[in-house]
This record gives sequence, structure tokens and C-alpha cells, in this order.
Amino acid sequence: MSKKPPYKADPENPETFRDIKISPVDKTAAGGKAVAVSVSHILEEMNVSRGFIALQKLNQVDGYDCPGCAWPDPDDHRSSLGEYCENGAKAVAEEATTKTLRPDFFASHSLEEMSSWDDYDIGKKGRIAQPMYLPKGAMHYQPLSWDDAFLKVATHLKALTTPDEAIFYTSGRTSNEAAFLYQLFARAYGTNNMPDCSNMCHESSGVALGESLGIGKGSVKLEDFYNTEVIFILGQNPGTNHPRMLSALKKAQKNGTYIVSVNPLPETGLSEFADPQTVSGMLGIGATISNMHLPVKINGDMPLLQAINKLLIAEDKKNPGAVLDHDFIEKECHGYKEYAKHLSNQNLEDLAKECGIELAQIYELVDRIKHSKKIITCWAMGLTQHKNSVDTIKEIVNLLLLKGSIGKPGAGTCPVRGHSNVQGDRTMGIYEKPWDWLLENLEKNFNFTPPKEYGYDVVDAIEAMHKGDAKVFFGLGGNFLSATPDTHFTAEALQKCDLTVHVSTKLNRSHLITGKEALILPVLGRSDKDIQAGEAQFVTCENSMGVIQKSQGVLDPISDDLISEPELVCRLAMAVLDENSKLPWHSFYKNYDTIRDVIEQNIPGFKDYNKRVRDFGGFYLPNSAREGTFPTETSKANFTVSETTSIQLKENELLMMTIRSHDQYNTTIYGLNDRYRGIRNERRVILMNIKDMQERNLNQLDVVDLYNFSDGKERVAKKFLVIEYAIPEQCVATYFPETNVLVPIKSVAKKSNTPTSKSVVIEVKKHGVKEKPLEKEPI
Ligand SMILES: Nc1nc2c(c(=O)[nH]1)N[C@H]1C(S)=C(S)[C@@H](COP(=O)(O)OP(=O)(O)OC[C@H]3O[C@@H](n4cnc5c(=O)[nH]c(N)nc54)[C@H](O)[C@@H]3O)O[C@H]1N2
Ligand SMILES: Nc1nc2c(c(=O)[nH]1)N[C@H]1C(S)=C(S)[C@@H](COP(=O)(O)OP(=O)(O)OC[C@H]3O[C@@H](n4cnc5c(=O)[nH]c(N)nc54)[C@H](O)[C@@H]3O)O[C@H]1N2
Ligand code: SF4
Ligand SMILES: [Mo]
Repeated sequence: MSKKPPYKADPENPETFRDIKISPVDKTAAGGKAVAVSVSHILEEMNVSRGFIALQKLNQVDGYDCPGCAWPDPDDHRSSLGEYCENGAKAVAEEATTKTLRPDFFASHSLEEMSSWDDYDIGKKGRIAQPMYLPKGAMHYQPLSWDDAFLKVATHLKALTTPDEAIFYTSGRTSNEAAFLYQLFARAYGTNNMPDCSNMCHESSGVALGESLGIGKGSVKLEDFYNTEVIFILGQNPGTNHPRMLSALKKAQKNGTYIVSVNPLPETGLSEFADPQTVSGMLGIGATISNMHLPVKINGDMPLLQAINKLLIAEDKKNPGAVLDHDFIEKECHGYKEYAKHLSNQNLEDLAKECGIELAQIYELVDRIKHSKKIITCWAMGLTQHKNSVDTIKEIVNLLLLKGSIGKPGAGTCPVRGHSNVQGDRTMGIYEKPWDWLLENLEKNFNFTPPKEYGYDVVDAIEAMHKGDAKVFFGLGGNFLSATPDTHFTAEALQKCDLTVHVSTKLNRSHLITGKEALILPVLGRSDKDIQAGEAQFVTCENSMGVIQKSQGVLDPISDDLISEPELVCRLAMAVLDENSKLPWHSFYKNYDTIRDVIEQNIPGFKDYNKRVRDFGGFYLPNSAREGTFPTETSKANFTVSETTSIQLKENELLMMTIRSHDQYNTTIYGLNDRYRGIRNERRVILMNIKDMQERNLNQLDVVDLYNFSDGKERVAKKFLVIEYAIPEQCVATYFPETNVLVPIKSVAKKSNTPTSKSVVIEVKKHGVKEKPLEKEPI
């Protein structure tokens, strides 16, 4: 896309630099430094007493669930010293800020002006304090009342030719209560167009686990970490993205667990971690967390896993029964013979070459784990965002099945979820491909016929808006423009809509690249008190290990004009749906127990919901894989045969992964440092191997432009600073969302349709060098 369309505002971050500082990598994760950083973020946004209450009640049973990641809290106790990490504190600081955006702010800043700020500056402006409306052709948002806002959405939705011209996106911070009502509303309105952030996140895990084990969720509990022999951490950076996982890993290691990290980067935290909840930790005295680091090439995990599995089978042949769990394989599994045959045809040297790991190191690993009977595999975005992600995750399952490492304590699958309630939203039915049982339950219990045709996921939704097949975009949370791939294509898609609506807490770039008309609807956040009909309400969330817990905000909202998400969905439904919609929207939001009662009626596993969620720490949902049953098509746990299909790069090409810095939450930029990687005060950077730099005649901090030429189009992200880094050859790393402009909309994972944001083929050129002519043939 060489020519940009005429935007009212810029969908990309400005191509300007701050004053970068490179320092030695901060080798010890957490520790006293983390405590200091947490405090400074809080105090930048609020006064001491508000900050104190906010932190004191974070992740406590009488408080609110961290709006950061989905890592679980301990089942049996909560530390009075604080059950949170540095990045949890930053998430709270960001949300609980007392800076507010009122109509005068929007009157004095046009869309164009706001878009010239970078995402950090946009996000730091404050909480949106009242509903705002952007009329057709206008460059400034104006205030409007809640009633008028609902009327505008209703007028547009009622005017559509079919309900399938509307899209209802969800970001994974939405509570169970709001999510259940939202899907009920969308289906009562008549569509399954419910894309969610999960489509860009762990969708590949859900598909892979569903096919091989019969359940799309992970199987382990936190306590399994303390009773296992080996933990694999593949494609995940817990020191930044799930920091309290490090405490669990440290405890596991103390118990003698062997920890293996598979990652192109030597991520801090996996190498050294100081627990800030201990005195030695506060002083920064760290423990080495991973016992072995395998610096795999980007997308080299499948050949690595196949090499490991092949060697395990070979070791077992030498001493039958000492390595594999034959009993489990025979009784519980399907497809072992075909799988073993497939591996026997694979060549070890080829596999090692493909994954970039020395064969000797793979032998060493296999020797170390061959007698282990209890293995946990953890993974995140480094595995889910590639073309062959579903197959790679099934290969992880193959490893567990060989060892009988599922359905017993101390063993199993652990896809570590991102957003704090992304797993719960899916449980509640936020799914574009709804299960038959859900539709049947809704029909039976609510007396309407929900639509059966599958709806759009994220990528389909963008394509549909671009084609003009969808005309209203409604986002319950999130930052659709910046989180999704192919930024300019997506910007065009959103601009073609008649109306775009964002239910939000903070300003973001999606509010600036709009449909012909636009609304921002500001809501209470997790940390805010939620009072309905004079009674304090709580909501519930599901963490990464399937625990349902309550979350009750404790802070005074920064504005009287904020409403809760459950109230918003109910009032929206009342404005949009015919009067003969028999659902009790007017009463649902007055008492959230009534919402939980209907969830219990419609979603399995929620028996006595209102009672059990009030118990200490909540309750676990049933989990078939945890219990050792596998409701798949074969009624067994399935071994899967996959080919290793690595991406063939041309000589001048590099494979780019788009990752998170230590100072961001997806598209929310908390700060400008990535201190564990030694990068400060800059985000427009590209981490490169020294050899790749030399081949291109590049030096440290040279300015380069990044190109992608897929589908016969030219995509370019201009002005990035080169940083020499310990990353395998032909692999590079950049931060998202800045480089989402390079991720082709059509480049998606097979079966899960997840954008391949961890394998983007790019070329790197010195800034200012003449651009390459457009390639004609599509790839
Ligand atoms: N502070 C903070 N916490 C967060 C988030 C945040 O942005 N900030 N985001 C939340 C969300 S929504 C999510 S989904 C999670 C994301 O958590 P992560 O998945 O940890 O996030 P990424 O930064 O995308 O990191 C991916 C990791 O995979 C590695 N990697 C990339 N490609 C490959 C590959 O091909 N193979 C292997 N083995 N490794 C690879 C990268 O080097 C990096 O260490 O975190 C959640 N928690
Ligand atoms: N290139 C690349 N792209 C990626 C990824 C990647 O690794 N690489 N990761 C993908 C992943 S894993 C994910 S999960 C998606 C994330 O996609 P999204 O979930 O769409 O994005 P976020 O940045 O988490 O959304 C932040 C916005 O949510 C709003 N918000 C925050 N809290 C609340 C709340 O309590 N209520 C409401 N209503 N709004 C709130 C704020 O306005 C904030 O600006 O991005 C994906 N995009
Ligand atoms: S680990 Fe995740 S959920 Fe826990 S405090 Fe940190 S950011 Fe919040
Ligand atoms: Mo995510």
C-alpha cells in the first residue's frame, strides 16, 4: 500500500524518536527495583491515599481482580504484603488515574491533532469522563447524554438491512456478567458476529487442545506447579507479561523441578528473578529460574518438539517402559502408531537445523527429562501467532501424551492467558462459532431463536467492513485499530462504517480513526466502586486455570457520568430490541446476582454460582482433561501427525516477531522503557543479530525502514533504530502496535485464523534509500 488514503487522523504512531538510552540488560527480574517502579507509576496518576487503597485491595478476596493478566491467585491464602507485581501496579495506575478528559479537552484537540501524539501520550491524558459523539464530517468530539448515545446506536442498528451488518467486538477485560449479557443481546438482536481479542491471542491453543484433548482450555492448577518434575516455557515472557508466574516457578524449582525455556530471546526473569515479597528479593538477590534455555529460531518449535519426541521414543526402545507411559498410551490415546511411524521417518540432523538448536543440546535435554513422569508445558504468544500454530501446539500435546503427563496431579497443559478475563468471556459465549448447546439453552430459557450461522472473527470482521458488508462496529473495550493487523487496511475498513462505537476507559487510537459517525462510551473499570440501586455490586472473572472469582471495585469513580458495563449492555438492549423482547433487561443490572442466576441456568459448571463465588477464592470450573477424560471425536486423547513446515526466507529477508516491551499492556503504553532488555526511552527499535547487521552494513542505532511485500502490496513502517541483540540469525524483534502496519491481513494461522504477528517476513533498508519497486506476483 504505497499511497495512504486521506485520513482525518493518522492511524500510525508518529515516525519520530525520543532520546534513546541503551544500557546493559537488567538481568534480575522483579526485586526492589520493581517495587520502586510500581510506586512511581501509582503516584504519577493519583494521590497517596487513593494509591494505597488501590494497591491494598488488589487481588485480595475482598477486593478486585487485577486488570493486568490472567495469572491465578493462590487458592488458599493471600499475602497481606500484597498479591501483585510491578505490572499489576502499572495496570492499576493506568486505570485508577484521577486525570479526566472532559468535553473541553475534546473541544480543544481535533482528531488530527490527537493522532499526531504517540500512543504513550494519548493514553496518559486520563480517563474519559462522559459519553462523547463525533458527528458526520466533524473533527471534534462533542458531549451527549447516555440516553442520546443509546438512541444513536439503536437508530443505526435498526436501520441495517440485516443484523449481520453489525459487529460486536469484545476485549478480554470484560466481566463474566457483562459478557454473558452482551452475547445474549447480540444473539437476541440477530447475529453471531462476535469477534474478540482471543481471535488474535490463544485461539490457536483453543483449536489445538479441543481437537487433541477435547477441551480448549489448559488443564493444570497452580498447585500442580509445586508437584511436577519438568516445566517447559515456550514462547512466553513471564517476567514481563505474567510476573507472578516467576514466584510459582521459583517455588517449583526449589522443589527440584527442572525448568526449560524455549525462546529466541534470553528473556530476563527466565534467567534470574528476585521475589519482591522476600527480603533477599527486595535486595535484588535473584535466583536462576530456567535450568536450560533453548534459543530456538522464530517458529522453530515444531521441529524442536519433534526431535525431542523422536529421541524419547528411541530412548524407550532401549529400555521399554522406562521412558514412555505405555499403559496411558494404550488405554487413553489414539493414533500413537501413526505418530511413531511419522517420527521414525524424520531426520534428527534436519530437525535440529530447522529449529536452530544444536543436536547435542537436544540430547542433553532428553537425557535430563527421559525418566520424568510429570511434565507441565506452558506457552503463550510465541507459539500461537504463526501459520502452523495449531499444529505446533498439538505437538506439545504429543510430548505430554508420550509421558502420560495429563489428567494427573503435577502434569498437563498450561496455555497462559493474556487479558484477565479472556477465558471467562469465551466461557460466557463470546464466540463467533457458538456451540449448539449454548444456542439450545438460550432458546429454551429466553424464548427466542438465536442465529445459527457462524459470525465473523477479527480478521473476517475487518474484511467484511472493508468490503462494505458490515456497517456498524461496536467494541466492548479494546483498541481494535491498533491491536489488529495491517493497520492501513483496518483503518480503511473502520472508516467505511456508518458508525463506530467504543466502550472504553481510556482514550486510544481507535477513537480517532472512525466510521462516518462515532461514539465513545466511558465505563467503570475494575477498580471502581459499582453501586446499583443503592447496593454495592461485584462482578466475576475466570483466570487462566479456570477459577471463578469475585471482583469488587473499591475506588470512588472519577466521574458521575460513568456507568458499569452490565448496565451499559442492558440499556443498549432496551434501546435496540423490540418491546416484545421478553428478557428482563431493566432488572438484570440492578442486582448482578440475577445475572449470575441466568448464567447458572445456561452455562455448564456454574451450579450454586452466587453461593460458591462468595466462598474464599471462588471455585474451579469442571475440566475434563484435568480429570483424565478426553471428549474428542475419537473419545481418546489424540496424537497428531504434522509436517514441519518452516518458512523459507529469501537471502535479503528476515522473520520478524512483534512483541511486548516491559512497559506496555498490549496497545496501552505504560512507559517508554524495556529495562529487562536494556532499552530506555524509545519504542521504535528493531532487535537484530550482529551478522544480519553486518550483511546489511548496519551499525548500532542506524535508522532503518521495514518493508513487507506480501500479496503484491508494499507495506512499510518507517524509522526504526537498529539494536544489536542476542537473537538467532535471520530473526528480528520489534514492538507492537507500531509494526502492526506490516502484518498482512491475509497472513493467518491455519484453522484458528489468528494473525501471524510472530512471523512477519520483512526486509530492512537504511532509511532514505530508494524504495524497492512493487513486486507483481502475490506470494
Ligand atoms: N505487562 C503486560 N502483561 C501482559 C500483556 C502486556 O502487554 N503487558 N499482555 C497480556 C496478553 S493479552 C497476553 S496474550 C500475554 C502475552 O504474553 P507473551 O506471550 O509472553 O507476550 P509477547 O511479548 O508477545 O511474548 C512472546 C514471547 O515469545 C517469544 N517468541 C516469539 N516468537 C517465538 C517463536 O516462534 N518460538 C518461541 N519459542 N518463542 C517465540 C518472544 O521472544 C517473547 O519472549 O500477556 C498478557 N500480560
Ligand atoms: N502485532 C501484534 N498484534 C497483537 C499482538 C501481538 O503480540 N502482536 N497481540 C494480540 C493480543 S494477544 C491481544 S489480546 C490483542 C489485544 O487487543 P485489545 O484487547 O483490543 O487491546 P488492548 O490494548 O488490550 O485494549 C486497550 C483498551 O481497552 C480499554 N479498556 C481498558 N480497560 C477497560 C475496561 O475495564 N473496560 C472497557 N470497556 N475498556 C477498557 C482502554 O480504552 C484501552 O485503550 O492484541 C493483539 N495484537
Ligand atoms: S501477575 Fe498478572 S494478574 Fe498478577 S498482579 Fe501481575 S499483572 Fe496482575
Ligand atoms: Mo492476548
